[in-house]
Amino acid sequence: MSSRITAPPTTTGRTARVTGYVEDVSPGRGALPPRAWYAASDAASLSLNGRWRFRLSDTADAEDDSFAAPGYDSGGWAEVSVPGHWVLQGDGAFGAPVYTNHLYPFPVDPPRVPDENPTGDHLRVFDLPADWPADGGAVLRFDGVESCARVWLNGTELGEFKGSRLPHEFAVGLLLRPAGNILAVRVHQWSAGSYLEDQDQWWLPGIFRDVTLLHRPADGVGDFFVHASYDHVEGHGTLRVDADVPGRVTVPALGIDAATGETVTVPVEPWTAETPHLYDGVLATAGERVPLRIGFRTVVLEDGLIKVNGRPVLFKGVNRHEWHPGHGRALDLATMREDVALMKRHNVNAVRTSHYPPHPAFLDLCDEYGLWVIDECDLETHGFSEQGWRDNPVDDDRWTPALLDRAARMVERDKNHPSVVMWSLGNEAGTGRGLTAMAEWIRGRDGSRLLHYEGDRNCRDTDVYSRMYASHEEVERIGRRLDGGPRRRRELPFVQCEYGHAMGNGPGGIADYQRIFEEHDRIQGGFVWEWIDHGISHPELGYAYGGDFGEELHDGNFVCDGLVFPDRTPSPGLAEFKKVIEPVRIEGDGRGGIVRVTNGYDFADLSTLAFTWSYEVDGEPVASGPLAVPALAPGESAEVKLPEPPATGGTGETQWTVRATPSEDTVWASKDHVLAWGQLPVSRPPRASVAASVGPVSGDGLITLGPGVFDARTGAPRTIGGVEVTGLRLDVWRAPTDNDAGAPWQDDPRLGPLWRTLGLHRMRHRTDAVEAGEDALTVRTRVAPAGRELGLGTVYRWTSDGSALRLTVSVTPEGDWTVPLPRLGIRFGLPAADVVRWFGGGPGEAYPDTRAASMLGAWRATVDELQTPYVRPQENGARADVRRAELGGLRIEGEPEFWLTARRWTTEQLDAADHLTDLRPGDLVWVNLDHGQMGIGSQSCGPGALPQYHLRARPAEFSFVFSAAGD
Ligand code: IPT
Repeated sequence: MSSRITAPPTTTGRTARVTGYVEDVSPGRGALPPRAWYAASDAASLSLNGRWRFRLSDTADAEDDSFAAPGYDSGGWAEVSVPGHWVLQGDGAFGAPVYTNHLYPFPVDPPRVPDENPTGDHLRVFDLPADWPADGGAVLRFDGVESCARVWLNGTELGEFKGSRLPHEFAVGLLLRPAGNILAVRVHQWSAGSYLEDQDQWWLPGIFRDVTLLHRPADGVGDFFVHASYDHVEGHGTLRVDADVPGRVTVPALGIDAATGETVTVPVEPWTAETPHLYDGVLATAGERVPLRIGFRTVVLEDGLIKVNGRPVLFKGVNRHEWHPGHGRALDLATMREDVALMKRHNVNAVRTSHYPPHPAFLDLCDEYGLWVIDECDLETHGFSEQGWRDNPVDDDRWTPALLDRAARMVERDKNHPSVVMWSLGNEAGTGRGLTAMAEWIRGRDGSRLLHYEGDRNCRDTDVYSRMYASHEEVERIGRRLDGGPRRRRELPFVQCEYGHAMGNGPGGIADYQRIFEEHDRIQGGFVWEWIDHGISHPELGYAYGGDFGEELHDGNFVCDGLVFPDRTPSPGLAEFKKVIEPVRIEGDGRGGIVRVTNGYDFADLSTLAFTWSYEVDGEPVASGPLAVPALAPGESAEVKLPEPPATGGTGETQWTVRATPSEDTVWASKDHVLAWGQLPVSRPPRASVAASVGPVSGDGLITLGPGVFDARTGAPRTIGGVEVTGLRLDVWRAPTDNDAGAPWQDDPRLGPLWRTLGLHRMRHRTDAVEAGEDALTVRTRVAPAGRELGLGTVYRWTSDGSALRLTVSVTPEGDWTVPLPRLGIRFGLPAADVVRWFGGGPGEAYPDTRAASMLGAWRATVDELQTPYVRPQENGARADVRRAELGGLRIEGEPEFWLTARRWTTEQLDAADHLTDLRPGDLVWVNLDHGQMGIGSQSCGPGALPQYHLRARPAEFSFVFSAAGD
């Protein structure tokens, strides 16, 4: 074994209250140099995960270190699970989580931290397994502890460390006993390290990743670096494994048996995220065999582009924080696998590990399933932006050793993953010499990957120009190379490391971004912010967010901004993203009987996909079959002939739907999983109109018109076809989405607040006339908010042919409407509605700029299923392009198609709710039939809806035909 592993531990006085290390800018003391991480070798190991004894103190110095000594009686202590965060255990007995976006939840006085510094003493007693080898040494590995830990084994202090999401190992061989080993770990929530860990997430102290005892055999494998490149011209891979301890490298499938340090070149299948070929190998020294999974690939910056294996890549990425609603950042393997499989199923091809290196097993999965990874260092000092970045640790030499330690721990741990194609210095840390030092060290250590850091606007230290939340217009300009900036930057490729803020309903406008990304070579894609909502399971609130634990500073539900809900159920945002980034484009005009198929992969041909066609009448498939599509190369297109359309003879609307699925089951999807689809309209015959052949009949305070009975005074319908209809009237209000609300710091007008100022949530309805004419009932009204001159002149015109009832709504804006409307349509209550059937867009929610995934079909859902459970309730659940719907005994047809929403509470109740548990079903189902909806945009952090998705107040006319439902 290498000498550094036997470094002698230090011993310390038994009663000292040593706390100076907590506020020390140094990375720590006593830990071994970082090295490559691997899950398992043939050396013995012992997981120390499980139940640990636990004692919580309010301050760092409340207790001495006598608990670490053998013989200490921890009988009165509580217990916690490791890995875990103590604030998420003990039902509130161990403090609570704190959420802030960028503000430090303590006074900014680096490197000092407050007296109130929750400190968790952890104790674990363990025996060595009977077969634990007697020879060699051992190391104790901590894969993640937030934020600062001091460690003792059997009463001897091993050292202390910071760097929460990075591994730390200690040599312990000489200290181990066969039985009754006492491992003591003191963990402080706040430390100097907290200043470097100001990521936008919950502050969650604890030993939150694995603790493992690893036997280190004599002549065991030390650190090693697998260099596996790919020459795309020759089709050759070159392998060289550099190792601290010499040994042999074998890769049976390639016939490789070479010494460490030796270079071997052989024909190979390259690794890409689309074709993740891994070769199993072994690194064997005299004392140990470590399994290797080798992927050959070469990442370069060439012609101003990021190229892998000679080809530019387009990142269709997400930012992934580690999250579990019950366990915080303590993730098990199944959860990590679920993330990777979900990403693959949704066409995601890249992950930025925002904003710290993930659990190392996640990267194994990225290698195996195929995802491009930007591995980001555990570094963010965003809170210093509040003081103009004064005292920023990344520009203060005293902190540089800590920064370099973090860079080294990331690179050394993760350097053997083919999936990692870029290192990222961190996030939102301003600029400074410390970052440059990190960049220089990383370049010196690993020249085979590119460097990313968004905060470096001049790209002094980086290989790619990266931005977050740039508008479509700016990205377009960057794509055209019209963005200026220093020459070095102008010659670099561009990525949006964060865009499409997925907070609540949205993000809107991602299809528009994708179009720009695909149009300009320089733009190599982006990473949606972010993968998962960080909601915490809560008995009363469903999911808790910032402020729910009484934090004195917090940022509310800004922590719930993911493409999947806290329990990993995909949100409509993920369905939309999946469609927008689908790997195959399927387009065409159904009348021509030709479908155009384009391979959008960067590396894979289409031989792994199967295609099917289906022919539909009014959304119902009437025939289907396989479609033969050539194994197109990346970027290639083909025009494929569809079969003769079946003779349907009917009058319905007809279309083709073509789908692409995996041709075989894969590790992440079964072969019925749709990866891409397209619809080709064939014919849409005009609908039979409703003749105004009967007229209104008045009597008894009522007016009857065909199947409708109206209140003669207000002109509002009371029943239609015997179904009670409550409060039917014009509606413009929606419960503002997080994107409507906008980020408080944004200069652009924020619609949510503007709408409320105007009073669009409290519109008054004045009836000017109820006119029972010869062939129509006409109701003239004015809809307007108190205190304002603006309003909407609104006329409802009802006609009937005796069996159906047609309503035409005419809206004329009056006054100075400078803001777009939230929505425009009618709403009403129905007494009983459970199942909803509709022919229109589905199956999920859609809005004007989030409608790519909306597929025209005949759909069915219960009212409850129509709701999208955004953690903070807000407008949701609209279905687009609805031609007709049936619910609560009514059949409704739209002229033209409409947006359909139905829920068991009113918009006002939805608007007032803070958590899903605030929403209680009432007696009525409230239905909105909208002629228009305002776009969604991404202004919760980013640009608002593009102008083409604005719902402008202008004269509008739209109709609905009501009749009794068929069955
Ligand atoms: C950006 C951060 O990098 C990310 O951590 C997260 O906070 C995100 O925004 C918003 O959810 S910083 C942005 C405020 C410019």
